[in-house]
Amino acid sequence: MPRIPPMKRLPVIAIVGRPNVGKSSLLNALVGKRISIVQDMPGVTRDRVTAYLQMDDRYVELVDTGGYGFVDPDQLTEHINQQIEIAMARADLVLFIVDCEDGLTSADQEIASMLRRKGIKTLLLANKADGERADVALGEFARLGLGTPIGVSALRERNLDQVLAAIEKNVDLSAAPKEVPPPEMLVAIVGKRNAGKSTLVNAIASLYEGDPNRVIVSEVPGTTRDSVDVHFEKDGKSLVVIDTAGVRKMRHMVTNDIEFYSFHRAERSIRRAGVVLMLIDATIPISEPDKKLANYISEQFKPIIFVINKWDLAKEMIRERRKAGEELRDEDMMEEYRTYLDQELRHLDYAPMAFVTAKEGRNVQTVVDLTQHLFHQANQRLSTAKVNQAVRQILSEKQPSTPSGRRARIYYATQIDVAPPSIVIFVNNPAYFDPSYTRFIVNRMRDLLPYPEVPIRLIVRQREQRKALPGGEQIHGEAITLGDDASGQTPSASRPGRTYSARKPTKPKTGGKKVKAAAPRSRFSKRKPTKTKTTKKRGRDR
Ligand SMILES: Nc1nc2c(ncn2[C@@H]2O[C@H](COP(=O)(O)OP(=O)(O)OP(=O)(O)O)[C@@H](O)[C@H]2O)c(=O)[nH]1
Ligand SMILES: [Mg+2]
Repeated sequence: MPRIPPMKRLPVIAIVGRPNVGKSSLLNALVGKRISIVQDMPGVTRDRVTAYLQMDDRYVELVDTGGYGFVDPDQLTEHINQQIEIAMARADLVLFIVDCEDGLTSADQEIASMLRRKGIKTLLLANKADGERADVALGEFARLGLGTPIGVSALRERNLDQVLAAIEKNVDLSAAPKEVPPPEMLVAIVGKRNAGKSTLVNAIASLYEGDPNRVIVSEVPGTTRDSVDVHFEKDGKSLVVIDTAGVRKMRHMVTNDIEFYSFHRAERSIRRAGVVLMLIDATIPISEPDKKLANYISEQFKPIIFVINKWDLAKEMIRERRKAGEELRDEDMMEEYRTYLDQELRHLDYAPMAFVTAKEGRNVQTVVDLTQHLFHQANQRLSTAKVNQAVRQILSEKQPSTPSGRRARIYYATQIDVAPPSIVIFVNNPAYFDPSYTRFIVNRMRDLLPYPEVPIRLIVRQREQRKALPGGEQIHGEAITLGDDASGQTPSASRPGRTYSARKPTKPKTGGKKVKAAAPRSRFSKRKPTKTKTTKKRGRDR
């Protein structure tokens, strides 16, 4: 893949103001997308939410912030204020938003004096300037000593041109980038509330962006509400991690508007992502929300890494439960946890696990490396010859049970897409390929093709003989035929009807041909690589 040169620094413009004056609406109106959650109640935005804004031929970064001075019922006021201060300190220009409906308030005066004191370049915008009070209010705001306010309406998109012109006048855009390449990889970080998602995001932002307080971390469950995109650069590549709102049982969610909305944003983040890091708090048991989330990720065919967090605390807990004097090695504890998680989330046993202490940044670098590794794995494209070779191999091991006298045939297999790697097999009758057999094919493909740790999408398609394939390709050579005897079965390694399982490793017949080994397993692979590719699966019918 071509190397993208490091991104030029974008001029940063922070949007600051009291709660509920319309900061998020203004960001959305300027950018024209729904980046920030907008709700008619104060205190919804807590973190810094960023978006790129195109100004003629240059790009700037807009930063939405929480409401300054908001008394947060979850005791997060200080955290929110700290985020606002960081946003202001990093900004080239602050858009200070006041509200014409409320008129001038003492909180506005406080913010204004802080901005003046810190000598931060500020543009005063009076939002909701579409009501009767607007003219009076505009006069009041002039008293803040930050120049004449621009009356705007985020909702009706009034005077936004003036805002853009004022930004251009106040920010030197000559060095700003003319394009912002789309990020190479998006990584969603999801999990239950309080699992440490934001802590992990901070550890990553600290490693790559020198911003250890990028998002708010607190022991209050439900701290993160918006999905927050955090951009960072690694080896000259632009990457994004998405912090998301923690999930909990659905029945709690419907009662709370913000949480419900946040949850849908978390789901959307999964759909956007190239790789999903599912954070698990190792100190508490796996429960329904974990399973639901894992299922959703798997339905979306997203590569997943189970990031087992708070490993520092978990180890202590395990040790406390043991008898004094009993020696416990780190690896043993990890193995124990692996077995536990395997049991809880059976269908995802191919997904790697990583053990981290996000709070101390332990193993975080390795998680980022592993994420890139999975991303590349899911994006590989294979030659048709290679896919067909694997399919032949799989068929030689086991055939589907078909109604007596019928023959199941696979004519041809080909890869039609990456991320997820999608393989179509053209067959005489898809009904002969029941779910247990297609599962078997997928699992064996994971062994035989270089996709050991990512989901594979298998599409079984009927093909009439002599019909051209999509893309104008014609089938050449012999069709792969299954079932040579009357019952549709040939002798094979696994008995008909039994799902391929490695608990009792079977020795599939390879017909004397050597099976090409799949890509090397990462060091966090749950399954230990063993000598033969066919015995490495851990016991489990998949
Ligand atoms: N001991 C320990 N504590 C951790 C670790 N990671 C996170 N924590 C703590 O766990 C709490 C929750 O962390 P957050 O990062 O806010 O969790 P979150 O998943 O973002 O939570 P929500 O946004 O509420 O869903 C905080 O008090 C963190 O300091 C860890 O590796 N070890
Ligand atoms: Mg969080």
